Amino acid sequence: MACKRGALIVLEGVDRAGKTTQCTKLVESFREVGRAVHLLRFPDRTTTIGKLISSYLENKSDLEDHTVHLLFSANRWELVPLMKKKLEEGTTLIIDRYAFSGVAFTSAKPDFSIEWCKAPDVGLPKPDLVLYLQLSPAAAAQRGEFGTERYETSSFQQRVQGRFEQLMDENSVNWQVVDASQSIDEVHDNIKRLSLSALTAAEHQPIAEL
Ligand code: DGP
Ligand code: NA
Ligand code: NA
Repeated sequence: MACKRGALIVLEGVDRAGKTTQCTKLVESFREVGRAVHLLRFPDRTTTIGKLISSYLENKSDLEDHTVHLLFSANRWELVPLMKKKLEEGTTLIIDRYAFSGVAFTSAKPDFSIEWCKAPDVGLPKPDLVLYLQLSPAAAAQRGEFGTERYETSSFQQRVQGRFEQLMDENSVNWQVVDASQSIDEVHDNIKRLSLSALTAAEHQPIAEL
């Protein structure tokens, strides 16, 4: 590779673990140390597919469960050309949720195997680091009521958490578990350290695939 590529860094976790706050702070930190950085989030609700997903999440429309799974995956695939371009230019991507949310949320529904759920995301750019913001259901409950979107119930979120834990046991992806019950600044310091060292490790490696 002629120049150093950027790193692909994903934040995952159940709802209210603080992913969005931490993604924003991480982007600021990369800017402060002079590294090119770009923030993405999935689902990206701005595209045509993203609007279908958003309407589904807001309970304004119903979609068959397999169908919506494939739409979430398609929403990631439609951003792949942009992601590859940015990475190859040397820009680090910080992503708020990725394919692991796809597998964890759909496989938390009855009658979905992890294997089936993974299939449409095979071949996506593989993250150099997946930061899992871990928060117990009790600690999550202390952060207030859930919103009104689909999936925002404590029983469903507990099932999702169990699925994430199953995924983390697989060694093919570089998972790092971060204790999300700490203060915002403590969580940020951990995430920043892990992310900068992931960038150093990634920048001379080719982009791998899920
Ligand atoms: P957020 O915008 O981060 O609050 O995410 C919206 C909701 O959609 C959240 O409950 C997690 C869920 N979600 C994210 N990605 C996927 C996916 O690929 N598949 C499914 N079924 N749900 C997802
Ligand atoms: Na949400
Ligand atoms: Na979020």
